[in-house]
Amino acid sequence: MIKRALISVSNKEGIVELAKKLVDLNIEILSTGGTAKLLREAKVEVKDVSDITGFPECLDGRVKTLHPSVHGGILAIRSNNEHMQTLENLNIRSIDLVIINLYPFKETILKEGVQLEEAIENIDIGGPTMLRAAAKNYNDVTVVIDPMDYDVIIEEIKNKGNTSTETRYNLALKVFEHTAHYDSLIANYLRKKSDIFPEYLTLTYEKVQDLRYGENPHQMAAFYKEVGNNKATLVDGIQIQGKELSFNNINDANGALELLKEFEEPTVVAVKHTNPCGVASGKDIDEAWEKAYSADPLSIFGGIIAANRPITKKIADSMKEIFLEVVIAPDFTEEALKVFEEKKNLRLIKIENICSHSKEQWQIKKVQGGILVQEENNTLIKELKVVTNTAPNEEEHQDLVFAFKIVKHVKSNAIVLVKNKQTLAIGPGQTSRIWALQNAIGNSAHSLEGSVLASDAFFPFRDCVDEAAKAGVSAIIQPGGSIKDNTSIEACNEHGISMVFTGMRHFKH
Ligand code: 93A
Repeated sequence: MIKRALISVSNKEGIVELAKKLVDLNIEILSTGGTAKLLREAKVEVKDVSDITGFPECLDGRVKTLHPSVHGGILAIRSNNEHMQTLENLNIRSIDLVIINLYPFKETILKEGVQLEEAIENIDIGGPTMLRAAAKNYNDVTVVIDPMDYDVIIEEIKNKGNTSTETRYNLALKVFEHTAHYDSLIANYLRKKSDIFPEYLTLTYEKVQDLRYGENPHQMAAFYKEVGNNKATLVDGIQIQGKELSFNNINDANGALELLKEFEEPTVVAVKHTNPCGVASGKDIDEAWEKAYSADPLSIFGGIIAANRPITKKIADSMKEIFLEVVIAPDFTEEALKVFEEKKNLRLIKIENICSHSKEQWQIKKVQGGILVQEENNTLIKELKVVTNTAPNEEEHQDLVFAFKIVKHVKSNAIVLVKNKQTLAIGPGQTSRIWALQNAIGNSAHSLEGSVLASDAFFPFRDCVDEAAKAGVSAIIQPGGSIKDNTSIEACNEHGISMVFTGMRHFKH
């Protein structure tokens, strides 16, 4: 039976209504300073916590509820005679329902220009202590942190005089998740930006939405957003039209956005299963789209497009003819949107600051029993060094760098062939480098004469150079660093191909 409730809330929304309902159910209410004041003003009968502790709230409210009269009342096991006898001896009364929400630490640190002192003052101590005590004793105590749960518990108390064990268990779980998250926020805030790997990695992510399913329909899935990250992410974008984004959409779109960030000039990238399938820059975005599309008109089917300039009517007219999953851009012209109206299911996402080059700090990958954490791969080239008798000309040089930017975002082993800032062939995710090259060449719809080639890692043998020469490749960019570099360099010199080393490898798995 629930006879006594303690209410102490920062976010006071809905609390008067809730307290009134509790009083109607003959539940006595204890409350802290501000909460008690509000309830009294609303003519709800409450008792001050200071009355039961015998101590006034002190130290600017830092000590309000930290007292055995409160914690004994919460933590005593009701079925344990000794516990109950102790409460009686100490003149402590049980508290059966605890309703709390904490000092707004997150909201405080997200405010512009907030000072450390203000953040520190917003670290709640008494609230989490009571929450954790009540959650530990969920067998006997109901604990509510989320105003969304107010109605549920009122209904249950109305019907049975108490909440069900299952409800109390779920509420307790919610509390421990909440307090863990709350403490992570504090730890991360105090750590600030640091290049040192933390001893205990505290992850502060909040669920944004449940997804219909995961990579496959039988897998549950949800999307979580990093707290305090205001970079140009997909979730900050505005969905203008189309079906809800799926797990695979978000994953692919992320790949498209990461790749797009490599470019300043008007550029369009098409991504399929997280690998780019067509990338091109142009004098304007119309030209970039035409080139990206014609790079591989087959793979783009069901793909995801990201552009770094507003989508025009001309592009929309062309896109309308094919099946695409998502189009992301900083904007869409009115006429373009009109055209897209005919494609109701096509998801259009507007991310205004898509061109901003904000970089992530860490990359996280889940593995069995843990996570791998590494710095983001935020650099492209260490030093460009010509290693062959001939050097690439200006146009080849530009295409080489363009191709290297792309190959960095293709699953390893990766090969990319480019001409005139347009991908002509992409070979992703092979277990052997020569297969990646052969796949790229074999699947290309273009003549590769005069194209340039980028490889994400060094050539272990000369076979890739020989194969590239057969296809008509004129210049190669690769990290270098193999003990057999010389054989590839010799092969290039034999074929009259120029080659540059970047000194930087870009595996992506
Ligand atoms: O400063 S505290 O860490 N010390 C406490 O003893 C304490 N007890 C409750 N903060 C404490 N609280 C928090 O006060 C609650 O978690 C709640 O957020 C807030 C409600 O204060 P008031 O009722 O005075 O508005």
